[in-house]
Amino acid sequence: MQSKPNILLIYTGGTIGMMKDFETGALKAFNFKKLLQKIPELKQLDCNIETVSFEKPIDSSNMNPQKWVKIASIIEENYHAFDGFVVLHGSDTMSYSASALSFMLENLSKPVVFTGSQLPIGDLRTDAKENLITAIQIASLQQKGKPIIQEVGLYFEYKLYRGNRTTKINAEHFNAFTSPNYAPLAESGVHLTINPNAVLQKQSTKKLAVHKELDDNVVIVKMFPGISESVLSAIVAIPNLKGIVLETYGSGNAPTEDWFIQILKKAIKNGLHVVNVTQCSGGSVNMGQYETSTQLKKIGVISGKDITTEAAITKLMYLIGQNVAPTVFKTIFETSLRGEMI
Ligand code: ASN
Repeated sequence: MQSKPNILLIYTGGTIGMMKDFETGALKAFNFKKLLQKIPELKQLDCNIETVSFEKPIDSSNMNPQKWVKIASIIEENYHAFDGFVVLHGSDTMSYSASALSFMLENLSKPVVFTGSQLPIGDLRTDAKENLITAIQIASLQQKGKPIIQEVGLYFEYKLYRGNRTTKINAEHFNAFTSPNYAPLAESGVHLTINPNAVLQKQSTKKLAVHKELDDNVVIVKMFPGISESVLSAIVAIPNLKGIVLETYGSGNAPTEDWFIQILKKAIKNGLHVVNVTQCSGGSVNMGQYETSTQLKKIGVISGKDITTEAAITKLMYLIGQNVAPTVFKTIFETSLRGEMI
């Protein structure tokens, strides 16, 4: 007889585990043990669940690369003892964290499913129970003794997405996430349906490699009509800045004014990595399609293709942290490493 899958629940914080502070009325994180008491249904699941919690659970607005390393280390230390991992996380920055973890965990062959909720688990109308229970079920799914999901996912409101393809789109609806350029990996209805064409198929049997060096000398710049020369030159002059994610218009377009191109050209020559992503909520960068992106291509701007901003900034942090040689940086960035782009 096959033994039940072992699932590790990693609690980092977020609305899911919050309660109203009596004095201020604001939502604050609370003790994880209390959280588990709110969901007796967990005992009915066909898996063994163990839990580990951040000493101080956080609102995910306080998430940062050091805490990503903490999550990655917990997974690394427990990798062999568990069949799957569920990370309870605030929804505000969940897409950034799921993207970061996807890069940090190379050769992952087990599920790491991020989830959270829009209403605290103690709330009558909470979305937390469904999200948590189904996330655990997904992390437990196996076929011929092997996990079906072998990547970092994000489960919210009946859909499992590839984590590094997601973005938070709504602060009000339970349906808070979308994956604009990639189909869901699974959907929860009467049946839990896996999309076999969407899930990452593990090609190698290489051992998990956990990368903990992330360089935070990076910035996101969103283009807007009126962005000035003094603003852009001040940004590229930030001491030690190594990478910019440039959110451009449409399919990767930006002003053709000389000052704009010259500032970027000089910065790229001096070793700055500039990644072009679209500020549209779907679709892809295609430099050269319009005259307004031809110059960007010529001066060596990296194409983010259909990557999300969240995945682009964390991929930059990861690749710069890996000390990737300048000669191959552009090629590696433009290659899909964890299914984050076409
Ligand atoms: N502020 C919360 C957080 O990200 C929002 C949530 O979890 N729904 O921690």
